[in-house]
Amino acid sequence: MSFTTLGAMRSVRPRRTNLALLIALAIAFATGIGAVASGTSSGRWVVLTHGGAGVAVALLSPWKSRIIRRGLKRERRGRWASLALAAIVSFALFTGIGYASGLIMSIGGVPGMWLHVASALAAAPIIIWHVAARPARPRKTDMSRRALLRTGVLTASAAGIYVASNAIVQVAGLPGQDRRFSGSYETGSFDPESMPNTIWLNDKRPDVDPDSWRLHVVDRAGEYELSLEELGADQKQVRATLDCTSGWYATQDWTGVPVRTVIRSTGDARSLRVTSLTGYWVRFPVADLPHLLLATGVGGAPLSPGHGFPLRLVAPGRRGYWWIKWVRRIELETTPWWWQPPFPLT
Ligand SMILES: Nc1nc2c(c(=O)[nH]1)N[C@H]1C(S)=C(S)[C@@H](COP(=O)(O)O)O[C@H]1N2
Ligand SMILES: [Mo]
Repeated sequence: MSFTTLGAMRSVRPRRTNLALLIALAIAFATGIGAVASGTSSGRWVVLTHGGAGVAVALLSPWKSRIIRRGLKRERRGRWASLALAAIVSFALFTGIGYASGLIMSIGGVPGMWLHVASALAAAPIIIWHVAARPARPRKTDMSRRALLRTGVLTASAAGIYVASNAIVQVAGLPGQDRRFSGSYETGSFDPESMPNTIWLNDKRPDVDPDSWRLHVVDRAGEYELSLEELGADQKQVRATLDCTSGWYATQDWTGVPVRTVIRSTGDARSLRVTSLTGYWVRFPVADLPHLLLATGVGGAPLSPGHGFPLRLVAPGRRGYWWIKWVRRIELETTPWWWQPPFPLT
């Protein structure tokens, strides 16, 4: 960046800084949600854009803090909420960088990724309020050559700094160098006992009596039940990676029955709904059927209660929250797979 561009940046009007910051935050938020949803490496660009947007937010912060300092001189209503917002966004940035580099993996025992997501979710409604309370209307001149040039400089700097900081993580051998494309760290691969027991939100591990437990199958040929013993016949092994959105992943050898072999007919079904004994459920597109495994074992041993005994779903290429534990029922439906909350609600 030349001195003239720096000079030009110094004279940026507050309204434009605010607008740029809002756009960077919106991109960070959208790609953050995208990163949580993506389970295959084709989602890598979402995670990369997320990192770049985070750097852009950081780059804009010196300009923004000048605006904040000026604003504080005026006694305006809601200034404490605005300051809280600045603190929350800074915290989200701090925990994001901490987790990505591996330098700060947890604070007070709480996983850094969890704090990152929680602070982003807390910031979102305050940002909406803040924009409504201090509106900045776009103007025609926002599309001027100069404004576009600045946007270009900001975008290129953010991308450059992001790439450079990833290189530093590699060269310095920081823990972050071993992350998966999703940003997760390997924990307990081929050692199910040291793999974390994770709950999406507030689900509870049920006590299951294996003798009376049955899998309810509803396909296009009707409804029937399978006992654990019946599921024990004709087992297959699948090596698959469970990648939790709380920031860890593990590869295991899972044993069980392919969903395909218990579904007798798909007919006109468009989705498969998989439900846990706890009520937790997810809907898969029927195109996923050939990949899904109903696992009774992992690493050569039966599932532990925490990992979903007696039966859990293995959904290769999907993030951990699709891997339903304590499966009770699988049901083919004509409902499209996307007809469900974007994320499970329990
Ligand atoms: N019934 C049920 N299944 C669930 C969850 C849950 O809360 N309830 N959490 C999911 C999430 S978020 C993850 S990452 C994996 C974790 O599996 P594990 O505890 O065996 O490691 O289970 C998934 N299956
Ligand atoms: Mo998870």
